[in-house]
Amino acid sequence: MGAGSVPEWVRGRAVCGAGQGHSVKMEKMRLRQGNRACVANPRELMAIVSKPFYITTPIYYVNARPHLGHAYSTIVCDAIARAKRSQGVPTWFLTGTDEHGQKIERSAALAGRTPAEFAAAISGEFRNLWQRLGLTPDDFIRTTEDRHKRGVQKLFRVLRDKGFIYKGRYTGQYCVSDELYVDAPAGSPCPDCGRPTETVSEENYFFKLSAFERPLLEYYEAHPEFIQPEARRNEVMAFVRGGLKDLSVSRTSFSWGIPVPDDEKHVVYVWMDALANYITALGYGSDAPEDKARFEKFWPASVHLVGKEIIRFHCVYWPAFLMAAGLPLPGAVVANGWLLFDKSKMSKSVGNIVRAETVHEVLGADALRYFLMREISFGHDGNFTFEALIQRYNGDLANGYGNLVSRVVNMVHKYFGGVVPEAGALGEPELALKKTAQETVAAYGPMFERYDFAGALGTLWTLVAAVDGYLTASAPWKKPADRAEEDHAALQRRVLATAGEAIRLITALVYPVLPEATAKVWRQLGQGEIEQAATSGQLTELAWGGLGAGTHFGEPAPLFPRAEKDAMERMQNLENENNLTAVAAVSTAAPAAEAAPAAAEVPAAPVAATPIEGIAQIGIEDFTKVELRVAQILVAERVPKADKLLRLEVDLGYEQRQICAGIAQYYEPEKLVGRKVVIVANLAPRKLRGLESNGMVLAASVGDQGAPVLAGFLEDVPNGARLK
Ligand code: ME8
Repeated sequence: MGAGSVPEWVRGRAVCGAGQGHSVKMEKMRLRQGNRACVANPRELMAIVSKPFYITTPIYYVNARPHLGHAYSTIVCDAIARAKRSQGVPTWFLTGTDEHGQKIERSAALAGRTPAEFAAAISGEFRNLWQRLGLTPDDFIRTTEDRHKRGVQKLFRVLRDKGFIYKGRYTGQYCVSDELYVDAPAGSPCPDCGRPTETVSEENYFFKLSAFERPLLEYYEAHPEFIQPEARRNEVMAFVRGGLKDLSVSRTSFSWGIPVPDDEKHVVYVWMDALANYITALGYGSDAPEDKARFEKFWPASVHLVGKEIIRFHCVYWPAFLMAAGLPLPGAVVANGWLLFDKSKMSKSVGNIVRAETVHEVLGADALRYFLMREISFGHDGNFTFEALIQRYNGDLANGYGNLVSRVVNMVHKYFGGVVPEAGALGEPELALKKTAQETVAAYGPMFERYDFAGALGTLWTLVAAVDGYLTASAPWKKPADRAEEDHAALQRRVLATAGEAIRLITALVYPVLPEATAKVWRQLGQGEIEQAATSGQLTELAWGGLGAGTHFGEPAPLFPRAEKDAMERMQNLENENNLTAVAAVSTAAPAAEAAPAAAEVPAAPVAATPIEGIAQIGIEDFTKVELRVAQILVAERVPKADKLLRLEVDLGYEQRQICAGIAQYYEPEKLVGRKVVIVANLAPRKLRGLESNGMVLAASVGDQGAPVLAGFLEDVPNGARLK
């Protein structure tokens, strides 16, 4: 097939969607032809006829440690994978780390480590965190692994052999932070992140992306589900309609990457390298029978779940590579919105991150999972605040589900020796609750399937509230004087059997979101191990009445102890402590104490004993909101047509960023390079003369003219060290 023509498979195999590699019809036929004897139960049949489900997270850059944003995408995938597995669908869930490229090479150099060592350390942190949070990926791929290298080189070869790759020269702008070629004049900032771009002029291999403009548009038209949500689909379509230029897919100015086969002076462009992980992890590029079988079974992926900022790579470059290679396309690329903290995207470069470990340590993994899936309307940006987290935790988990379970389990123990009583004839309130429960079961699944997790959980918590209300209204713990003993005993039996059944259904439904808590509840309900129930189909058999009379309940155990006032403070303190050690470990590998000079060691301004008129006194909590850090100036240059401004690129140890400073009349740019200054690191970005400034350099204002004198240190202080 020549470049420029519509790839054959697009015309011939227009079917896509979740796991279309296996057609249900074909499997049923196969069954009829011989496998029938092996099928023991409907669940096994389900496992055989279901389309396999393959879900992936982005593979995360190892230039900095994981934060809540990464945890968000990974947790959502984990919940989806758990739900699919419990439906008996053969499921594969992949995550991993993206370890090559200039950005990682530079971060490693700044940390004084080899890229391989640096990548291994941070990749290990991602892997450990997922383990600690109880996530269940089936595989974790590192792009520095041989299996990946082999697969990427095969993909490159295939594309080159098919005539989609040619040699040329790229002269233009490149954003190292986004690893993105930027089609704009020299000096332009990156259109995605606003950071300065660098001019690159290199011999490169090019991929004939331009040949895929029409096939891609046709594909999007024919498969409206391919890009979700709709807003992202429109964005991608507008981008492609704007015209596609060929894409440089190799680099020659650095070496931290996968060598281009037969031309090792080049390394494969990091995005081609990274995107290929979705196939190399399954076994693409390997001849081993088990790899081939896994690839056959699970490719194409059902869902690539990604953050909205990398939708273009996944919806334009990736399908074009696949079309060119003659491989089927994934069912859907689904974008999550951004988790915001202090109103901007939580990101290592802005420095406004919260770590998942912190929430895990204070409230547990389930609290984090629940908050992220309930509070954020999936696909949209959502705010993270400790206040909202604690409110949700106390309101929905501690006082809601947790309290409900504890009330019912305790009463079954108290009144019935822990054995579920016979409900007897149901009255109106029970029938109403049963109806609500059945409606909830019917509504929950489809909402979850269409990524409306907040809606699904909201509906489920309406049921939690209904059961709570039912208990309170029927008050089985209180016998009115005029009620006969017998009638009261019948009411207790009816109410506790009904409430217990409703809790069973709620627990089965919420298992993918609260795996730890539901495991405890399942045992308390006398149902055994929930993980086993999930694999045996018990969690999807949700007809009313599954909690049989005579079931022995387990011992009550606390689920979500109420978070007290100090919980927020504990989380904030953990974050503050971590900021210091993280900087030390990532940037210099120096002991934390060195990176974190105590207040007394930092040259301090004389303390005013009385407040200066016009300047309000503040408490320490206000001061700690300001993140002051040591930064080293790497680049300093004048900004054309702005005599007061200098454009600085500074190194914070864990990242580099651009800051514009109004000091041009007092400092020669060349004399500033290498100097260590103090910056306000958490100032919201702002534009100065069209340039984004991410922070503020501190200087004393001296004399009548307010001449700036830069703050600095007498001792050597590591880049990124925090002042407090
Ligand atoms: O982009 N809110 O890696 P990355 C929501 N290596 N999600 C967030 C987030 C936030 N504030 N911050 C990060 C890369 N994420 C590439 C991907 S894939 C072949 C290569 C999540 O370390 C979200 O999923 O910058 C986002 O797309 C991803 O982390 C970016 O991680």
